[in-house]
Amino acid sequence: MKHQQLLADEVREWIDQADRVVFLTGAGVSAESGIQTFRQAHDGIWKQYSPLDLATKEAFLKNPEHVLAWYAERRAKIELCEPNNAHLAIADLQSRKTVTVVTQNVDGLHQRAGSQSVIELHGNIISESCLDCGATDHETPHDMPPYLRYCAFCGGCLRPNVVWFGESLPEQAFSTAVDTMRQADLLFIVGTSGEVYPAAKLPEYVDKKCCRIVLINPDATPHAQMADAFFGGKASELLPQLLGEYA
Ligand code: BV8
Ligand code: ZN
Repeated sequence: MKHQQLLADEVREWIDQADRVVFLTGAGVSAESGIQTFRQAHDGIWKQYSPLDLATKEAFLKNPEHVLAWYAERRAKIELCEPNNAHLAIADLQSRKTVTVVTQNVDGLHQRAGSQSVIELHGNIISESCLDCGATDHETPHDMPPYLRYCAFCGGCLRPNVVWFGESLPEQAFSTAVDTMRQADLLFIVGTSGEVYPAAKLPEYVDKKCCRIVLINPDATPHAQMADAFFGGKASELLPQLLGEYA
């Protein structure tokens, strides 16, 4: 494995030569903002629940207030969090390069850091949508505990505007993400376990003849096999080092 410094110099070369830089990010990029990743056991009352059991339409239909309370608690925490240096380094790069962020995160921190072109594969926790007609223009209340509310247009139940396990990803978001990967000439995969599909499949769409892949994660993930460079460590330390000269 090449020495990290040598590799870092090489990656800076790749950034210099690149036109269209893409970041595929996961929960790890928000970890240092204080938002728990999915692979960490959730804290407090949620410790005994797995997101896989809560982030589903079935769980919502079975006990809507329970699921709404989980989202309300996550939303309240997210609102107290700030983007970290990983989000900021990505946002800074767009002053010099065409940058697209394809994120699995629902916390909105890339946008709050100033990233302009963000594709939210799994929706966002800040807003709500109607379970029946999909309408999204409803103000999310801050009442605690949250209670089930209904769509002003069709009377359907309002739910968090995220993609649950077992639900298809927003067609537009996914097809734009595929096109973005196809046109990329440098892809950073940052802070994702690479376990959730179809998001984890997106790096396979890059044209390996002209796009290099850089993996940034504390430990190797399934994406390590396709990466041209792997940096083991924290996104908020590594990204400013690699992208920093563009700050
Ligand atoms: C779909 C929104 C099919 C909600 C999320 C049975 C039925 C149906 C589908 C399936 C099924 N079995 C499997 C599937 C597919 C399923 C799936 O992939 N399951 C996995 C668990 C195997 N996928 C789906 O269900 C998707 N839909 O397939 O539909 C379909 C087809 C046709 C018709 C109908 C349906 C929908 C998936 C989206 C689910 N929603 N989020 C919410 O947030 O509440 S997913 C959610 O979990 C996140 O959005 C995120 O994508 C995912 C967690 O992944 P990561 O982001 O990678 O986070 P993770 O914690 O795993 O890893 C963090 C990484 O960061 C780690 O590697 C860690 O080391 C690293 N890290 C930690 N600290 C740092 C760091 N890195 C850098 N710096 C640090 N400081
Ligand atoms: Zn409706």
